[in-house]
Amino acid sequence: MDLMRKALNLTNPSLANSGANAARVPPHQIVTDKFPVMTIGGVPDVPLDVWRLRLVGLVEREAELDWEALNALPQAQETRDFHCVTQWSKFDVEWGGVRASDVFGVCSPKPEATHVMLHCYDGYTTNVDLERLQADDVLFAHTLAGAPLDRDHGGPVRLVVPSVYGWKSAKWVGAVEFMAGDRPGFWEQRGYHMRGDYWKEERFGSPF
Ligand SMILES: Nc1nc2c(c(=O)[nH]1)N[C@H]1C(S)=C(S)[C@@H](COP(=O)(O)O)O[C@H]1N2
Ligand SMILES: [Mo]
Repeated sequence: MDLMRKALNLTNPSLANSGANAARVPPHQIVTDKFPVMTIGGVPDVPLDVWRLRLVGLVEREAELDWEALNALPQAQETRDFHCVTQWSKFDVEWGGVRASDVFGVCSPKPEATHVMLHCYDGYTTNVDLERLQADDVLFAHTLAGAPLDRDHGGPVRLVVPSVYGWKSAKWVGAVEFMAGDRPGFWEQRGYHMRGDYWKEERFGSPF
């Protein structure tokens, strides 16, 4: 643990989690200034002219956005804390991109769609409920701290879902599949929680 703290440049947790920060740091999280890279495998190379976001499944109109189409939608900024289930938290991450609700307006999810599966260019998948994705702070992000999102952090485009642990924030996202009911993604099949609310410490083990 000491080594991990050192590697991540972790602030002394007793300090970071005290006082004004207590209300801000979810249970058993430790604040770091770094932005560690968490990835299951290789970092895919997805050039801008190849990148697509497909909107499929239970929608009124299946659609495919390219880079130009994504940038033609209203642009938004959100500064939010990021919490990884491996216990590091980073304050004030500045994202720029397009609100998920604006992206979903392109395809109009059918009323029976309750959850989505995010499909990524590295083969990763993760599931999120549709209501959570329609919150104002959920972005398909292409900018981090004012610069184009780098490949390690999911560039050209990743999803950011600030209200749950970081594994739901799908990097190199390529498709959104709208589903009637929930289905486990990559980590959820391996024991991670179906929802991942960090205030409730939904780390592991909800049945599906
Ligand atoms: N496509 C894809 N998205 C992913 C992952 C991944 O391996 N592949 N890792 C997840 C995990 S576990 C976390 S904590 C965050 C980390 O984002 P970062 O690497 O930008 O810190 O990305 C999530 N999104
Ligand atoms: Mo993670």
